[in-house]
Amino acid sequence: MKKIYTCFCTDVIHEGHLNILNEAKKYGQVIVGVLADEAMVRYNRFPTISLEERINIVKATGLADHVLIQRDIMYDIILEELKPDYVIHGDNWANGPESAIRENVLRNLAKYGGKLIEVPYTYNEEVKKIDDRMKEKLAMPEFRRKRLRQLIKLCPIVKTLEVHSGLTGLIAEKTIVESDGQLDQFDAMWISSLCDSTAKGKPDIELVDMSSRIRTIDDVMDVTTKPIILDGDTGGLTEHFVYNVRTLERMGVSAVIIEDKTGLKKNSLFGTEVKQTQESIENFCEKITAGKKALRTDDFMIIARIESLILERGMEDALRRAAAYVAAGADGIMIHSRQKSPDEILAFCHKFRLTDSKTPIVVVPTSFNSITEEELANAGVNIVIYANQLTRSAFPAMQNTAIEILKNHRALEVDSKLMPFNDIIRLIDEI
Ligand code: SPV
Ligand code: MG
Repeated sequence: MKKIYTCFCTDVIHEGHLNILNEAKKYGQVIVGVLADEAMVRYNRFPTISLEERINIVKATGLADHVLIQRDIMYDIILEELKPDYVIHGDNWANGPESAIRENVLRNLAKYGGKLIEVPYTYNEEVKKIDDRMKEKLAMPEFRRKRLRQLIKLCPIVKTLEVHSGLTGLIAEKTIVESDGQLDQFDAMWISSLCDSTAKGKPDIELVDMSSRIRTIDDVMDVTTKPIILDGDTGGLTEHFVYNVRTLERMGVSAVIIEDKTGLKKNSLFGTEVKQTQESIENFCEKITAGKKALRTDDFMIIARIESLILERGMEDALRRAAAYVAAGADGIMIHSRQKSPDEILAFCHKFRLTDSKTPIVVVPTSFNSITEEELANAGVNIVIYANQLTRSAFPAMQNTAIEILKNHRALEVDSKLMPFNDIIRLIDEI
């Protein structure tokens, strides 16, 4: 009896999957691998049901002879173990990042003479409706909100990209790349105070108020499903903070990060070049505790950001504050630095982890940008935020375009550097 293998990474079995299984049956014994959560989140949608439930829905078709777990996106290990005569897959993986998986399968099959069978991918109205329903479910507040906590458990490090509009949200949502034979995508989104203010041509001094920040969050939420971390600046008055955390929680935001500064907040990257005052440990702890008390779910995270290294108050102060903020109820710690070298961040992580192995650590490597995600994860960091790179790349590109048009008195010269008109009008999904 010949063996035929296919891998499913789906929460719903639809006509297309049944078609593949029925086709597979014609070749022999059907083995279905269900892709593990850790692998799914690297390039696919976040699973809305558990691995066990995904296994059960495949079993329930009655069309699989064996169901097992595939741990990696790539097929090297699974094909080495099973050596099936055939692998069967829909033909929708020929282009885009998924073509890397197809090439990997072909390479592994060639090692022992296995064959790939591709069946036409089913994408009719019914399948599209199921697809839309899944996306809708992922975007719902109760599902989106808890996803950050789930990702912290699943990922070696949660990769977070700054967004400040629907369009930048779409970039964070949809960008998937293949590099070094692996697929990757961003896990979460950061609504930066710096970039949200900059997009409005305003300084980063808590001038853009909460109503406006919420408007930005809503624009992003409208077109995305990934979890959102809000840069909450100082959190404002405690009396206001308690209302704001409830609003954010209800909207489906996953976390707010508040920094231990008081008075007129300036951006941390100014460091000691401008006057900035750190809040007392006692007052900041009160704010954290009040915020935690106001929450209605266990999903939402209040993350305390420590500015001691930015304000050159020293490592001991940073560590003392970290312990106090965690004791006051903080669900995570963000430690910030404006040094080129990651050394002080690494030293903090090392010392903090000696006494606290669990509390998530967040870092924003804008200045210390030579450190890799792997190095951060090894140091015990749980969330990395690329806090301003989208804004900093878009601004010079737009400015150059404006200059070129003015210089040439027409747009022809600049056109080759621009996204084709046909592409931009197709960028947004139609309902
Ligand atoms: C932001 O993105 O607004 C931040 C991070 O708060 S930083 O600009 O580095 O202070
Ligand atoms: Mg900020």
